Amino acid sequence: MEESYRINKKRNTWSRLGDALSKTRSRVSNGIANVFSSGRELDDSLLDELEFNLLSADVGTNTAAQILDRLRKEISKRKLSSREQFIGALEDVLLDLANQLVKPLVITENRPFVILVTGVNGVGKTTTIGKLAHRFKKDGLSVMLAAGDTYRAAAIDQLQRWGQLNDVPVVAQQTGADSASVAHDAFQIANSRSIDVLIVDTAGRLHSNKGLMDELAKVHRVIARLDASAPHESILVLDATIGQNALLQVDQFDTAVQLSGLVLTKLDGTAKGGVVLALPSISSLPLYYVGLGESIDALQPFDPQDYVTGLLGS
Ligand SMILES: Nc1nc2c(ncn2[C@@H]2O[C@H](COP(=O)(O)OP(=O)(O)OP(=O)(O)O)[C@@H](O)[C@H]2O)c(=O)[nH]1
Ligand SMILES: [Mg+2]
Repeated sequence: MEESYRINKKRNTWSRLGDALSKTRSRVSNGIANVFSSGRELDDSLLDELEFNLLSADVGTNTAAQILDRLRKEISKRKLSSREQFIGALEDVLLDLANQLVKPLVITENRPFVILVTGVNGVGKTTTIGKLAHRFKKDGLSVMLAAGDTYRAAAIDQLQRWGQLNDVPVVAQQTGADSASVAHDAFQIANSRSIDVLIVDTAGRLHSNKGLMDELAKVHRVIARLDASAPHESILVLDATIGQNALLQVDQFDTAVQLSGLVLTKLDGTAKGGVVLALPSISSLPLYYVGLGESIDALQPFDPQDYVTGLLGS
């Protein structure tokens, strides 16, 4: 543990994730620096301040309490006293949580490999699909996109722009068409063209809107009827800028479309990046990717060490 902390201290450049976390870090690690100023002892009031710092980065009350509980045990068990020892122990506790979220998104042998992408309005679904298409193409896979957001003409245009940018085909119908029918057609076309990966966009919807959630469940059912193993991934996109509120969305989307993983967007520029640490407390879903900007390459597999280093500073 102390070894890994020393290695991080030597690091003089930030990972892209670490860079994106600068605002969150300013809440957590500047807070820790203040806590340790003027040679204070590792006592309860100091730990209370740390808890406050974690809460201000939107780690959430339950997770912050859990972190503090584990830290207190480490402090008494190993008689920690110095700042370095304390930060080393904190890093270990945070890494333990972050590691629970790691699982790579693997495109298995199924063809077409279908990825259904859902989430509330404006979280970054369509942008994430454009970025995923870019990644998969770089891996040598053929990709097709399905414009399942049929609510707005602009949504279809937006997906088509991502299709052009990636040079991948987009299956779309007119605005107002049945989203499940778009998914159905896209599957048949992808199948006939031996496409490797089909990514299905959907309209943003509030998790509390039963009618719209039923409609989403129908999209899922239609895909499963074409291939019982599909969708092979069902991804919920969450927006980091709303912090803890994002967690409320997971259950209802899971009920509608049996989620297999998460993507957390907009980690760049938010001070609420601590929300990542709360994810293991609400589900066992992996965090496949994090969104770190608007550009096509600003999507990375979640790296727990980069995340924790980004949070604590070097
Ligand atoms: N900074 C930042 N912006 C992002 C990220 N991901 C998406 N965005 C921006 O968020 C806005 C909404 O993105 P969309 O992809 O249209 O979101 P959506 O979920 O498809 O939205 P609806 O279809 O309207 O529900 C756009 O301006 C994106 O550029 C990210 O990781 N970081
Ligand atoms: Mg969209």
